[in-house]
Amino acid sequence: MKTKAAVVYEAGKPIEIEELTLDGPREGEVLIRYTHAGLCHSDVHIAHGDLEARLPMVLGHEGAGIIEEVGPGVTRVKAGDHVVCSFIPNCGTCRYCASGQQSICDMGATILEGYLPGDRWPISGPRGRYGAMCMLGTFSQYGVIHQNSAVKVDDDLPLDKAVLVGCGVPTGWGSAVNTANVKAGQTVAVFGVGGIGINAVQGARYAGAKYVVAIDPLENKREKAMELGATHAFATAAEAQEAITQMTRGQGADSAILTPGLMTSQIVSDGFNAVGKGGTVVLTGLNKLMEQNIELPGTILTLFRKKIVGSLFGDCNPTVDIPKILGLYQSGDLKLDEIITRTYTLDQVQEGYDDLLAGKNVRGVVIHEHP
Ligand code: CXF
Ligand code: ZN
Ligand code: ZN
Repeated sequence: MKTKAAVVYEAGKPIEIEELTLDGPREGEVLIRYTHAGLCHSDVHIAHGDLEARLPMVLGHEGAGIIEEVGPGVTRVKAGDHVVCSFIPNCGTCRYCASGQQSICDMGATILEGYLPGDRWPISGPRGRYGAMCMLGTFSQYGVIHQNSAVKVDDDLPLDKAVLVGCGVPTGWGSAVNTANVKAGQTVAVFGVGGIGINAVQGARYAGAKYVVAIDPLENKREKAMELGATHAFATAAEAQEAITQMTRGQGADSAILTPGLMTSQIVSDGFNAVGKGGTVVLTGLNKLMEQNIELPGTILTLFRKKIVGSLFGDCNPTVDIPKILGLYQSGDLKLDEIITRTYTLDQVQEGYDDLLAGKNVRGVVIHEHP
């Protein structure tokens, strides 16, 4: 079948809309009609070459939709099911899945090449075979994905909001709740309040932090942070540092969650300085794979017993946490409607990313159209 999709052919070049050919689902695979896709910063990283991926690639790794057809051996979902896609698949049996660490499932090894298990490339077009970002490629009307990337959700959940629970929400929320392990009464600093950071703010507040300090140079982001749970918001790390020192009587924050558009050694240092003894610095934002962006005084790390830790998918387990987070949305404990700034058509993906880079959006969402 044919599908219209947003493709990156060459790093640094604009995203192109292309009609591509999609194979039917084989063993363990499903055909999904994507209804919505979120505009996450990681797709821009690939389009810009900040995150090295195999090209051409159909972008988009935050997606929701309806299962149209299942291949042989599929047991997790059936035709007609509403699903949210997880940007990391989970096989259920590798040593990581089996020990409750689905976010580092071995099946995720090809998310930046974009093919499915068994050297399977369901998408083809004028330039040969196309990978799909995170084995999803949600900026496409249809996709053939592995069943292990799909999490069934209740039919009454609005997919235009639930879509954000495929990446941005668990990544941010889990960075606070799981990775930083925020506890009641703590002080948490969140550096960068875009589509990920805003959910770290929500997670930190929900976990019971006394002070949630949001740092972002853009006023619209700071306002949104204050609306959704931050107790303080500052434009610069220096201002935040001064306030944190005061509010903790010199002890420093318990954790700093780093969710900037691009991770730099300056931001890592700012986070490191914001936390006190025993504090945790969570690195969630990305940069080039081999960028040396941690330059810190190791002796201070040791003497103050600070921790620096990476977080992928917020250390969430998609099969458990996607439904759990959606339950928090249904109960009003986590806001999704409020973090969607604008919607776009598939043809407007580049415009959506221009808006994101101009700082206009907390989250943009593509609404797919089908014949
Ligand atoms: C990223 C993580 C690295 C691979 C692409 C997706 N996560 C969220 O945006
Ligand atoms: Zn993402
Ligand atoms: Zn696994």
